[in-house]
Amino acid sequence: MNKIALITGATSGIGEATALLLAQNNYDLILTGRREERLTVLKQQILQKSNSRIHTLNFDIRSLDETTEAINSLTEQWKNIDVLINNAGLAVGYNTVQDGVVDDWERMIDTNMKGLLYITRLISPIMVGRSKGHIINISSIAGKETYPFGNVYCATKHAVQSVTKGMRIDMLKHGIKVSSVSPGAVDTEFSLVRFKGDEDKAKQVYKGFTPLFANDIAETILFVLTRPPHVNIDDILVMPTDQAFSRDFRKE
Ligand code: NDP
Ligand code: 8X3
Repeated sequence: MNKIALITGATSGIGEATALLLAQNNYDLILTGRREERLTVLKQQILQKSNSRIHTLNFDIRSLDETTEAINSLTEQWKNIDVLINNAGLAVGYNTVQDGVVDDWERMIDTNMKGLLYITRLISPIMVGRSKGHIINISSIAGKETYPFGNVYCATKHAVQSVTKGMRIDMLKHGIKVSSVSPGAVDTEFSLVRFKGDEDKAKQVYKGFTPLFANDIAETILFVLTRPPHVNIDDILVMPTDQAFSRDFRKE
């Protein structure tokens, strides 16, 4: 029987690439995100290419009510989630704290931190009840360093690093693996979201060097998932060859 993986933020970027790769590797998938149309298209795309079962859940992870309703709607055949990939996240804005936009801060804190906790609170008891499971939190180089204008986004990713360690301690006696994957610059919709739809600014971020691509992180996630039962990858930092530290690039 296939394992069941739930991926948050599967409508683009790393989450979408991970869905496509895990489907090729015999996982049944629960795919989540706010953009329902994209979930539907991705589901069709996967069903054409694999025998994986796909279930989509359309909700905003910042809402505890919506998240609870979505997870509670899972039928018996979907409830036994083996893998939770906490990927949904975003950066919004690029300012100093003194010029910061409070609404941007709240979006980042509510998504990257509180949303991750809400869904983990709902799914981890299922894993504990079965004494098995694997939680992978998508952190970032921003969880290890703070760069100029990254203040609140970096703080949320530092929090992801910290809560990953806490989860690992909490889950230890239940035999549940907890890992984090921490990428450097990945060319996804991330910068388009950060710069609020400004395509020129977003493109500028990946100009003059070769960034990571979403599939590079999907492959890393698959590696983390496929270690033998006695091996847990606590954290894996994946950088573009052209990037050392968060703002040090080898550019043309
Ligand atoms: P994308 O913008 O391409 O994907 C982000 C995903 O998160 C989308 O599927 C989006 O779905 C989902 N999401 C955002 N907000 C919400 C919400 N409120 N409720 C539900 N889902 C939400 O960016 P990436 O693929 O790059 O980002 C994925 C993760 O990787 C994030 O946690 C990011 O911080 C992290 N990361 C990214 C790096 C990069 O350089 N790109 C580097 C390091 C880490 P929808 O909008 O449909 O809701
Ligand atoms: C996303 C990568 O360097 O913009 O987490 O923080 S970075």
